[in-house]
Formats: sequence, structure tokens, C-alpha cells
Amino acid sequence: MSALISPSRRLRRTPFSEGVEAAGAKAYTVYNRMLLPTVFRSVEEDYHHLKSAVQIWDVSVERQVELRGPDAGRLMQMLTPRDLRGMLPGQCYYVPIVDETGGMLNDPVAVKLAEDRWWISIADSDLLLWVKGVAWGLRLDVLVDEPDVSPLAVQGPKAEALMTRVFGDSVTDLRFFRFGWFEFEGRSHVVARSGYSKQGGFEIYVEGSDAGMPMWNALMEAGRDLDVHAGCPNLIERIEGGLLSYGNDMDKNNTPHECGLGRFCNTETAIGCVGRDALLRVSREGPVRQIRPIEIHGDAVPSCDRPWPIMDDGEQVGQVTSAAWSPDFDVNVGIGMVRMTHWKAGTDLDVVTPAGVQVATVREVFWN
Ligand code: THG
Repeated sequence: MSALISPSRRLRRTPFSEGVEAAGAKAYTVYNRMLLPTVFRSVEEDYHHLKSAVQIWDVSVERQVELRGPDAGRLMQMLTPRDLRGMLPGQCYYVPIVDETGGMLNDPVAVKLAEDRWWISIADSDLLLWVKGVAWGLRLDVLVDEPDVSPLAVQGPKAEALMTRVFGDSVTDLRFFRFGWFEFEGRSHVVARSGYSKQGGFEIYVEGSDAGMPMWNALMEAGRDLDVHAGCPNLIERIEGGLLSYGNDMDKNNTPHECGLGRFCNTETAIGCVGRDALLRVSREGPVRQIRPIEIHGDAVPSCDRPWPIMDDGEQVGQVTSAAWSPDFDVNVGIGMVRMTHWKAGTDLDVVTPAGVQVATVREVFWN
């Protein structure tokens, strides 16, 4: 499948779409009913450029679910098994969100703006509906909605150099997963040291759609001599780095522990969290399958648009959910869910790709 996308009102444009189009986006995916570019020059060229220069990414699809009011903190803790008691305003936390069975509903970044004001920067599922349902069902004193806030990511080794030109030297003081407010053309925006790559960088939570193109243009102009280019989350780089993609690598049938997100769960102390009883059980016993880095030998694999069975001796023991050829590691990098009987590093398995069966090896760690 590679055809055109028909534009319509249901498929939302973003405050930066004009810039993305002018920069020559070649392909898009749909994420939270919004356009997300996936390719500018080619996935491989974008990859090399991301690892050597700096890119501006329209990640408006990371929609914000805002919680505002006296019960905002209580509601936030109900949504996640990660203990939020030590979290301070100015911090961001990667948080698994689970349903009553402990199944993953989303894996967003929580942004604590104030004790009574949070943003949940969501991955690709309709989290707003779940959060509104929980808040209404319990008659919580909190407003839940989607504000006019659109993240713009600045990613790559030269991100710091570019950001200081637009926001001043104090952006370099930001530590990983911390944010501050920074002025641009008379308005203040949240800027965090974060982003969906392992190359370092920032995310600007641009407030007000009208500020979108001015911000985009200012970054592009300020970075001309840094070889700044429009970019987007890169499939190869994010697999190498082990960054998970909700809907691809996991969904509501997986617990956070199966996703390797057990380190972001404190189920014992996350009192009041939905799914706590279910998760207490699995956190004690441990998962029976888990996400693993999978190195797939042989020719470059096609794109993984459906799970590829992982076989051993004619028996299915898992599935590959993301894969791509890595130019830097000269091998196919992959993410898969593997049964515990076969998840030990060094285990050789067969992956059934549309191009045929390819031998693969379970790795200890991702490619970073
Ligand atoms: N930034 C923001 N919102 C987002 C994403 C983002 N929403 C959608 C999607 N990405 C959510 N998923 C992730 C997945 C991984 C990370 C962030 C969001 C991530 N992980 C780091 C890692 O695994 O190395 C660090 C996690 C940590 O140590 O706390 O950054 O990218 N705003």
C-alpha cells in the first residue's frame, strides 16, 4: 500500500503544515487523526542528517490532554502506575497509562506545569475520551480538554547550538526531561529537553496555532549555517534507540512489564491507580513475554506493516512489530515481542517477513 492521502476535515492539518509542505514532505502517516510526516528526502538520508546536524520536526500529533483544577494531580495518579508523588512542577515523566486490566492505553510524556495543571503529551490513541470518562465517572473537580498546543521538536547533535540562537543561552541549563518557559515574540512557551530520538534535543510546546509558522520560520532561518532541515521521527533511528511506538510495538493487550516499561511502574505505591490490582499480580510474577531488540540477518527487510511471526522449530514464539535496514550497523534492526522461553540474548530464531524467512538473533540491548 502506497497511495495518496485524501485531505479532509477529519484529518487535521497542524500549525506547521505550511512549512512541512514547503520543505517537501514526501510521505505522511496518520496519528491522533492528524498528519505526521514520515519522509523528507529519504528515510536513510533523513537518518544520516538527523545523526549529524539538526532537524525541526512537526510533532503536533503529540496532542496534549490538559488536566486543570483541584483534582488534577489525583486524576493524573489514577491514570498511571508510576508513582508521581516526588514529581515537581518543571519535570516531565514518561508514564505508562493502563486500563483496569493493566493493558497499555498509551505511553505519553506527562508534563507537570503546576500542582493543579498537567499536560499529557499523548501517543497514538484517543486518550482524551478515557480521561474524560474517568473524571466524569468519579465527579472529579477537574477540567479535561485538548488545548491549542502543538509540539515542535528540535533534534540532533546541533540542536543546542540552534536553540540558543532563538531562545538564549539559558536553554542549555535545561536537564533531560525538565522544562522551562521561554519567550518568543512576546509569548511564553514551554521548552523541554526531550524528544523522540536518541540524538539529543528539545521540544517546544507552541501555544496558539498562530505562533506556529513564525516559530518554524525563525528556527529555519537561525539554523541555515547549521544545515538545519525539516525532519520527522525517523524509523531507523528510533528502532536503533529502542523507542517504542504505541499501536506498533504494543497495545491494550500488553502490560507495561511486557513492554519493558516495568522501570516506569511503582505499582505498590501508586495508590488509586486504575489497573493496580491486575498489575500487582504481573509485577510480582513477571511477564511471560517481553519486548526485545531483534537483529534480522540477510537482505534489507521491507516495511513492517503487520506483525511478522517469530518461529522456532515450526512453533510461533513471538512477533516482530518494527524493523528497518540500518546503514550504520549494516544489519536489519528490529523490535519484537518474544516468549520467555526464547528471549535470552543470543537466541537464534526465524522471522517470517513478506520477503521470506530470515534468521534473526535476540540482542541484549538496543543499538546505542
Ligand atoms: N515527546 C512528547 N510527547 C510524545 C512523544 C515524545 N508523545 C508520543 C510519544 N512520543 C510517546 N512515546 C514516547 C516514547 C519514548 C519517550 C518519550 C515518549 C522517551 N524515552 C526515553 C528513552 O526511552 O530513552 C527516556 C525515558 C525516560 O528515561 O524517562 O523519551 O517524544 N512530548
